[in-house]
Order: sequence, then structure tokens, then C-alpha cells
Amino acid sequence: PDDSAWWRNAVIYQIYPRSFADRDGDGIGDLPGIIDRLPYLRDLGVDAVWLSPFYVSPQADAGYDVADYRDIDPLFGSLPDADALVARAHELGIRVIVDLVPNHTSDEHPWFRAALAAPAGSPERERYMFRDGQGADGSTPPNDWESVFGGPAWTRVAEPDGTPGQWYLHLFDPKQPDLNWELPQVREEFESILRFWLDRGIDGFRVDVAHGLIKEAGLPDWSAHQTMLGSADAEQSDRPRRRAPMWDQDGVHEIYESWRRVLGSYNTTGDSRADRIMCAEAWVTPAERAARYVRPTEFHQAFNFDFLETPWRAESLREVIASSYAANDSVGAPTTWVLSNHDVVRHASRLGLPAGERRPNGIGVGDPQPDAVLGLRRARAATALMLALPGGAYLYQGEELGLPDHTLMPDDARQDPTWERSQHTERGRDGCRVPMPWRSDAPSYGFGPGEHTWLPQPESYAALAVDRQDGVTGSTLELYRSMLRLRRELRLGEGSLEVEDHGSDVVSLINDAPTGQVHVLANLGAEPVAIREGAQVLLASGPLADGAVPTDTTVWYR
Ligand code: TEU
Repeated sequence: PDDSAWWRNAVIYQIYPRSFADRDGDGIGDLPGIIDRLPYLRDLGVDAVWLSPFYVSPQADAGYDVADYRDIDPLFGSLPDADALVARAHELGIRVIVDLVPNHTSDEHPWFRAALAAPAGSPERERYMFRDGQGADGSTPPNDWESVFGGPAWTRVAEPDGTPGQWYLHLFDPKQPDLNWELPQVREEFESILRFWLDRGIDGFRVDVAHGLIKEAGLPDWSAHQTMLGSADAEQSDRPRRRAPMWDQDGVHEIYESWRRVLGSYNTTGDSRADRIMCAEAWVTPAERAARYVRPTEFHQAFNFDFLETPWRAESLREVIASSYAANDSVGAPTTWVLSNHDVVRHASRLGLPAGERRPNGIGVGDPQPDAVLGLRRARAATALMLALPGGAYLYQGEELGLPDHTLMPDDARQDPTWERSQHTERGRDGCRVPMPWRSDAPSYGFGPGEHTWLPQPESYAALAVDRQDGVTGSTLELYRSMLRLRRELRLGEGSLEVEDHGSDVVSLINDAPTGQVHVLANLGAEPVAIREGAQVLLASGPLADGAVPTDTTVWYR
């Protein structure tokens, strides 16, 4: 393997197309809007972009419900727009990763429509997970699995003759029926979709719910085990601990081995600059188990989500950085760090929550509110820690502006299906999906020519807009630009990592990079921490106090 391959240390910027830039002014972002803003991303210094789904979709889950994998939703543009985007990005030296959603289709996909029109036991039904219900009249779902979005993971259909019929499995929304990955035809179809996009020149795929495709044979009940694992007598029980029957089954790996061969066949020169890659979205623990996805014959990258989920405590951060690094290293894979994405509360809000509060699935009116100043200071420190680590990193659009979640969004503006499906027990993920502010003084903060945006923007966005930070010393945008430039110059992504045990409130690391050793210190304690006398400070996430590192600040030095 080529240790300097681009994807081993790339910084990849996630674009959420609905909310990045809106050229046509309908209040929803689009591909032409993205093209307009590519120079901004070049100036920021990212290596690649990952675009969340832009395919034809009824948008029941913001495009993660795909009705046609080979075309663009008219909301976002057209195939020629996608081609133009790839071409322009490549001219600017930016690679393009697209999102692939293989676990489920939309219920409006032609395959699912055909399945509904065909009888039980038909080949059309076999492409999905149809089962008879339990009980004499089949009115009880086939098993007790629950949807990630809330409620049962099964929905009953009416048979073509109108009588109540079979049930189909959906790990997410009822409008996202799970495919049957045991069926060769499903595998062939997705390899053909991979080729469709590779032939158009894209550089890789982010693979949605990569740990979900294969379900345990027999689809056994699960809730009893879930309770047992969490309960006090779990340790005493002689029932063996079980893996959840819908996640991280061993059978998923042969699918990705096959995909890796497809990707490999597109690099005919063997020059790693031509590598096409795939990145797994697999919420799998522990780190050793997650590392199985990045064996040399499978994914190039897999998000290290333990890091994203770690609370702002030095001990936890040290532990999770070291264990993620060791697990990836054991299979020769780079780590892939991430702090924010379109599914979680942005780190500028998450890290500003009152102590002990963890709200992974949205913050709303009436919830404990984050402290914006504290959150931003910690977010800058957290990112400076992340970007000093070896491996690759993903950024989520707007974090370079220090954007918080919209935590006071009116409930009637919410669009995420999680809100309804959880019967309002979860706020949903809209707070982190709000359209980007480009100009402080324009309607929709410069998101598009119109006033309207598909989700409301908070007033705090005015002061954080790009035009208010561009060229301003000390702004979050300029900090990100410096971090990315320095990270590239010092080749931090290619280094190796040593985590020092350095007092309880400090994370202290050495990145042994090709340009020399760089020390990284994040101070999470209440008192300033002095660094070695004569040290050369390369970067600081906030102002230093008489050469010492204040609370919630990260420095790079040597
Ligand atoms: O997410 C997978 C996933 O399991 C979680 O991120 C989940 O969405 C969250 O915990 C629910 O609150 C991926 C996509 O990133 C997400 O946007 C989609 O909704 C989901 O798959 C279904 O395609």
C-alpha cells in the first residue's frame, strides 16, 4: 500500500446540498449554488467534498430515501449540473465524494412499487424484507424490532386485492423500505450504480448505514436482549451476549470486498492519486470491531464516531484518541476523525451544554440551552485538536464559521421525520441543517436571492456570516484556514501519534510528522497551563495568556 495516498490524510468537507447555497432562489440549495461557492472551498484549503444525497427522491428523509439512484432530483438540478460540478471541482483541485444509500430505497422507487403490486412470495417482493405477521390474522409484526426514528420497524401493506397483507421491514422511516442484500440481483444493481457514478468521474462514495445491510438469519426478536445488556444482572446471566441482529453482521464484509474490487478496477495506472475511495458510515463499537471495515480489502476510511461522541473531558478524549488510533493502525488503516455532521448537534452547541447534558438528537425550545461563548471556544479547541491528529478528517459545512445549532427553532418549522416518529420525544436533526449564512446584510443571509429558506435561520447567523469573518484576524473562518494550511505544510496527517499521560485536565500529544515532531496540548482544566520555555507556538485556537494556554484552548508547538 502507498502510505502517502491522498485519502489517508485528506480533509473532506461535507456539503449538505439543501443548505449550502441556493442559486435559483427557491429556498433550497442546489448544485449550481455549490458550483458558485467552490472557490470558497479551495481558499479554505480542503482536499475533497462529500455531498449528501442529491438523487431523485420524495425527500421524506431529506434525500436519504432514493427513488432513482442514477438521476438528480430537480430540486437540486440535473445530471449536466452534476457533471459541471465535478469538472469545476477538479479544475480547482478538489475531489468529489457522493453519498450512496444501499440499505434502503424510497417507497417510491420502481422496485418497491412493483413489490406492492405483486403477490406475497413473488420475485418483486424478494428484493425487500417482506414477512407474514404473527398471530392467526397476521396482525402482529413479524418481530419486535424498532425503527431508529421511533415506532415499530415494520409496516403492514394491503395486498393487491385489498386485504390486509404482509409486513415490510424499515430500520428507518416507513418510506425507507430495507433491501434484501441476500439477493444477488440487489448486489448486481448496486455495483452497476457504483459504475454509473465512477464513469462520471467522481472520486468516491460515503456509504450510508454501512453496518446495516445484512440482518441475522431468522430475524430474531431483540428487545429482551437490549434490556438485558443494560440491566444490572446482565453480567451474571449465562445467556451469551449477542450482537444486535440488524447491525454489524459478519455478512456485510463480503459486499464491501466486492465493491473494493470495482473501485480498484478504475485505477489502471496504480498511481494512488487516481484512487477512488469509499468511506463507511458505520456506528459500530468497540473500535476493534469498527476497524474490520477498513481492512485493506474493504473501505479506505470509516468514520471514528467514538471521537464525535466523547464528552469534553481530558481523560475520555485521551482514551478515545488512543484506542481509535490503535485499532485503525492494527489493520494499516488511517483514522477518520469527525466532530459534526448532519445527524448530530453541531459541536459549537454540543460542547456548550450545561455539564452532564447530552442531547445527541437535537435541542429545542424548553430544553437546556447551550452557552454560545463557551461552546464556540471549546469547538475551536476541539477542532484544533482533531486537525493535529494523523489520518483524515471530515468537516461539516458551517463549522468553519463556528455555527451553532438553531436551538430555538419553532417546532412547527421542523422537517426531520425523527420529530414526528419519536412522538416528539426527540427534537430531530433540523437544528444542524439550517441554510448557510454568506452575507450578514442580505435576505436569507446570502444563502440565495430570495427571502425564504426551507428551515428558518437564527438571528445569531448574521454575526457569523462569511463576510463578517473573511480576512478578520482571530475569526473562526481564519482559524480554520490557518489550521488547514499549516496541517498541510507540516504534513500532520501523515504523522504517527503518541498520547502522553500528562495530568488529568490536559490532553497532550506528539505528532511525529515527516517535517518533525509537533506537540499538541489541549487544556480542559480551569487553570492556565504553561508550555515548555522557548517553545515555538505554531497555532493557538484562542488567545494565549502570558505564554500559557488558557482553559478550553489548544496549541500546536515545537
Ligand atoms: O444515518 C444513520 C444513523 O443511524 C444515524 O445517524 C441516525 O440517522 C440518527 O441517529 C437518528 O437520529 C444515516 C444518515 O446519515 C441519516 O441522515 C439518515 O437519516 C439515515 O442514515 C437513513 O438513511
